[in-house]
Amino acid sequence: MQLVIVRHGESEWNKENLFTGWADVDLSELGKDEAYNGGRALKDAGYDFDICYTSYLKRAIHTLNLVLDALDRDWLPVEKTWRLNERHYGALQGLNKAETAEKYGDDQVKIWRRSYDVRPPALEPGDERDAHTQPAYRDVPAEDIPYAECLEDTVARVWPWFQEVVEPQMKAGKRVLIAAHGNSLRALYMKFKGLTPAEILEVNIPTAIPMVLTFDKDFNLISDEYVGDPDMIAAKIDAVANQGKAKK
Ligand code: DG2
Repeated sequence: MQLVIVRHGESEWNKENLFTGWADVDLSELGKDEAYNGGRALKDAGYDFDICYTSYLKRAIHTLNLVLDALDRDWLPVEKTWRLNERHYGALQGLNKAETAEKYGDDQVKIWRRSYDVRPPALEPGDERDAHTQPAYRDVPAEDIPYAECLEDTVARVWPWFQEVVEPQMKAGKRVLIAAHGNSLRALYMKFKGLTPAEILEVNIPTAIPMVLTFDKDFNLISDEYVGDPDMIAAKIDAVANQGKAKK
């Protein structure tokens, strides 16, 4: 069984190095190119799909559309779910990552970005960034909509969904493509690989590089590999890791 996951291309806020979370910002021009190229890489490597999933956030939705365009598979069924949304970054949403590191230190920002069980500071209810009043979430139970999440919270909403919705599709032979976000994909990757909180801390997901995961019939992960040039992928992973460091 095979699954492909892809983080969206560079967003306007990735470009400005702002904490994004549930803020619904679009792809940058570079991000659009990255997304289309990610689709081309899949096409060139011979991948095809039966069903796709993405979040409620336009940077992931538009990435999926561009990947499908590159694959000439625009017609494929797509299901959107808030459960694939990015980890909610709470009151950090909209702040610059490097400036936040200058103020609070690189170590604190690394904890907010990468720790498994430490939440960033929460939004106040009624904050204009609060998703409770946004139409996209009107059918989501209010108690499920976060004010801030750590990775553990994101795992708790994305993993049961994956097991309930995606696993049966894969077991039925469907080829699945998921376009989502740095941290909602880290949440899935942690479960696929059985990583510890200390191990997931060092995992960074590059923009718009498809990752192919292969499972055996008992749903044990056999292999996971990015599709693309290894040097380019390593440079992109490094760039993500460094986004939360203060400028020297
Ligand atoms: C980024 C991830 O999410 O940021 O919310 O700022 O994948 O939707 O661009 P994405 C954000 P880091 O956790 O890597 O800082």
